Amino acid sequence: MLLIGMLDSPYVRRVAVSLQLLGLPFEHRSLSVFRSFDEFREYNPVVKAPTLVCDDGTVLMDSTLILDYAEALAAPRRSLMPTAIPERLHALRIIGLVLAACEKSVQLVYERQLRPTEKQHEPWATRITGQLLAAYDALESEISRQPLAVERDTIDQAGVSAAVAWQFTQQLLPGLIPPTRCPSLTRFSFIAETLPEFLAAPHGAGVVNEKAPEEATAQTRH
Ligand SMILES: N[C@@H](CCC(=O)N[C@@H](CS)C(=O)NCC(=O)O)C(=O)O
Repeated sequence: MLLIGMLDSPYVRRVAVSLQLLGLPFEHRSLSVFRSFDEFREYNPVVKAPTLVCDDGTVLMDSTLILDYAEALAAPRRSLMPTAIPERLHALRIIGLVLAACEKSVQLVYERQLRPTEKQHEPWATRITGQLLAAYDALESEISRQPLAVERDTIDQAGVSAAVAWQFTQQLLPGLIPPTRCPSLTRFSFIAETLPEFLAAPHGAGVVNEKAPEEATAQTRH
């Protein structure tokens, strides 16, 4: 399987972390939907990140659908979705809030970075900022009421996605949501980011499991 898209996208990153936790091997190409538009289009003419090229050549897009496929591949060995109804309901509630927070963060970044200043529409920016804050406030309230598992063997899709989303919004929209506004989420994300699967897919322009320069040099000496 080939995962295409940059790890500065929360959608790409939640797939990259999840595939590892599910024990599914994959290659990763860190292509930008903007700077590498033409190259990206060769894999997927729709140019959406993440794109997954499956082993039979089928091209999937949309992180939730890719994760649905990944869950089917990993079953019954491993799953990131709880099966019991109350836990499943809680996970779906969290994931819904996370995806809304990601969508509103991306919209705000596009509004601020892609649109020329004179064409920015402040009522729209105000609206999506309010929605973004509402999503994170609700997420914080859910997580403080019912903490998410954050061990390597117990973290679920809600946890992976919540941690990835928080990191993304903090990196791309610094200062918009102070950590003191979402202390439980901040603590949870801090611990999740220390798990090997998160460290192997850090937010940014890198490739999953990229060797640190000194590690790569050390290996070529052997
Ligand atoms: N609902 C989609 C959202 C994916 C998405 O919007 N990805 C962005 C990158 S963060 C993208 O492809 N942007 C380029 C575009 O929409 O043209 C998912 O869960 O994968």
